[in-house]
Amino acid sequence: MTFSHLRHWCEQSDNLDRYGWLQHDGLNFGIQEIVDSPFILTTSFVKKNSVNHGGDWTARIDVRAMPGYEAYNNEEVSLIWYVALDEDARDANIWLSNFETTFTGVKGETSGLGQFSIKLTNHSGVTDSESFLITKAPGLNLLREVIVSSLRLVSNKSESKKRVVLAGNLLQDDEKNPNFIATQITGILPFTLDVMFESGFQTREETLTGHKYTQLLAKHQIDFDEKFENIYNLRNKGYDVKSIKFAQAALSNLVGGIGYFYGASMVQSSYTNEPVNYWNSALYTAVPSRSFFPRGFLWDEGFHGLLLSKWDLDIELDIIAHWMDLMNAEGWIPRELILGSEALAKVPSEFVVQRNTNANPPTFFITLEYILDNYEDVLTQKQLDLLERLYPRLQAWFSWFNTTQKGAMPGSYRWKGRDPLTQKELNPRTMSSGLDDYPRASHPTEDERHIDLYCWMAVAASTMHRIGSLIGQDTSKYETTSKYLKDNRMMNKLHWSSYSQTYADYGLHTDALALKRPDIVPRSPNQNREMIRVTLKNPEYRLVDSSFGYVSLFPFLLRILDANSEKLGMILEKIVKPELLWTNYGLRSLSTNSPLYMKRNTEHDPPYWRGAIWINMNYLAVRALHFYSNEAGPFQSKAATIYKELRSNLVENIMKQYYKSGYIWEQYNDKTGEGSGCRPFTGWSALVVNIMSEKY
Ligand code: 6A9
Repeated sequence: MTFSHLRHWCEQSDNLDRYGWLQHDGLNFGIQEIVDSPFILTTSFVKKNSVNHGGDWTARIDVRAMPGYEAYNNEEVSLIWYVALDEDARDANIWLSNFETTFTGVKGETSGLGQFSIKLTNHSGVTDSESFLITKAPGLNLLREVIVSSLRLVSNKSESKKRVVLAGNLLQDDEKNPNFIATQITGILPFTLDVMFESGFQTREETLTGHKYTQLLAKHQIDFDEKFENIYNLRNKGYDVKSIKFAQAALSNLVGGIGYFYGASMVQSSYTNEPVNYWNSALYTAVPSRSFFPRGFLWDEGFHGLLLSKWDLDIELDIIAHWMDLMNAEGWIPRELILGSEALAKVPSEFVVQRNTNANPPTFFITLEYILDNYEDVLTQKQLDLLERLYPRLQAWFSWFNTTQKGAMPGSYRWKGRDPLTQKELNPRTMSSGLDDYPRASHPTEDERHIDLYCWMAVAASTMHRIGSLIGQDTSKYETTSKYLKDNRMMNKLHWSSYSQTYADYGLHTDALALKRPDIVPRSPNQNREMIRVTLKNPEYRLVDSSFGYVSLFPFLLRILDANSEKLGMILEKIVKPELLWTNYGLRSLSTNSPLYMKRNTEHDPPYWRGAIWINMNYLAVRALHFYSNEAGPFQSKAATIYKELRSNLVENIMKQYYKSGYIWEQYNDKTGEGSGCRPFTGWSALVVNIMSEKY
């Protein structure tokens, strides 16, 4: 017998037909379906707030055969329900307690939660608590291993079947306090369990379970539908029920993926030789993907904020405040936040260490810009106070970018951290830009300049000016910088190629490059035959204008380009060309005639930002088209036409792929529209909701 299929974490490799939140409001309730054919598990929770320790909540778990698989009803299914304490939790205890239910319950006390009790009750069907496990687990990242290694095979005389059960109490004599208690519950399909968490030990007059729970959940669902329609107006816009369900699921997965992480980052500073552990910190953040990247990413989070701030502005401000708290004394914020052993267990070691010289796009400035665009006049005093407290940190953040990522030419900017010595990469990656393998100057030097960072800085400066003015600060410095960078003459001088008639990076560059396998040298030991890059022609300083794609679009994407500029017309003409960026599913990242279109970067790295359709950039594109179609200028009506088509291509394809595959994806194939990369990816791809509702 093998237990390799025991499900625990949300793993992409489990290949479930589909799973995800259908509705989740971020505060009071959520409802999720997990389809693991032939079974379907519906999990939900309802929370009742109280003053202390967050209040009570109940979770309901319903297990049944999928429609069409009714023959499986009457089969037995075992669930393992557990309570575990964080390995760092001090003065925290949990112990078994038998309440007057058929199941084992747990009581506990921790500094964060105070006293609490958790009870399991049967809501419907036949269920039995079959076995339990009490032990000390070495860490939250190893709970599955602890369970698997303690499973026992037993046989009952009256039955011929063998059964798998948990081992019971495994505490050694000298161990008093378990940190891991698990209960095996076996039920006959279909069945439903309620798990009740109650803060404190007092008994309730009325418990949040059974019929009471059913009623409250239904009420929250109705409120959710109403709030969703009030904000996004999808019914009013004529979308059908199926489309609205899709949009609700997209939003709910972003909201339901918000987590609270605690731990220390590993940081490589320019002042130390070895990476050091940062201070312990808390991070409240959404995540790009629950299965694959269940942790915070700095520039992703700014995009998430464009959706979250409309749904619940206070949640979003809280998220921004947590990220700003991670800033070091220099004004730097790590790009990836991997806090705690559970998060760490999901990350290959090469990604763990963060470098304090490297940036990531400061997208929180577009979130803040969006918040000002939508709420400037209705912010509460509390929200204004929060902005005021954030302001000094935003200043430090801006100035960290403005000094450390400055380019050699006045007014120019450069992503630091590209590797000039790599021999394996066809084009050294620019991880800091967020666009990883998108082609840049082939030979990184200090003299290069990056158009995307230039545009991020222009938005950052103008947002600093707006926020500062709102809270009564002297912002002349930001106003000047913003005007300086938004002056298209300056941008054109640094980045416009009159040869290709596109915006471009500048640097030491050649396109004459190839990956080659080194020849075998006879009888030489330890041959490393990995492919290496060969440069066939000397690079020269020039604009990197042979590639056309997302990077070339930034002055348009971030709305820096003047509505009257003829360059806007040239960009619009180019994006609609199918051999360049246009597809029926959205704009592809790199034009098909670019030298690195769909090329591998090393023999092990498939193309990533070299052709696929990404939703965050497409979101910026529809937003920009919407903007230019509302600005007086010669290209206004052209922008409006493209806006309509791009918007409907994106919405139709993302929804079609969702219903076809069960998921929203990290990217979409530019030839077929199919989802690729990881899934479910309901980080920035969930911005499809804003695209549907036209809330930019
Ligand atoms: C890989 C392997 C189980 C890459 O969405 C997060 C980031 C973006 O910020 C970035 O722009 N993604 C984009 O180019 C995903 C990065 C994941 C790296 C870690 C882990 C999974 O192991």
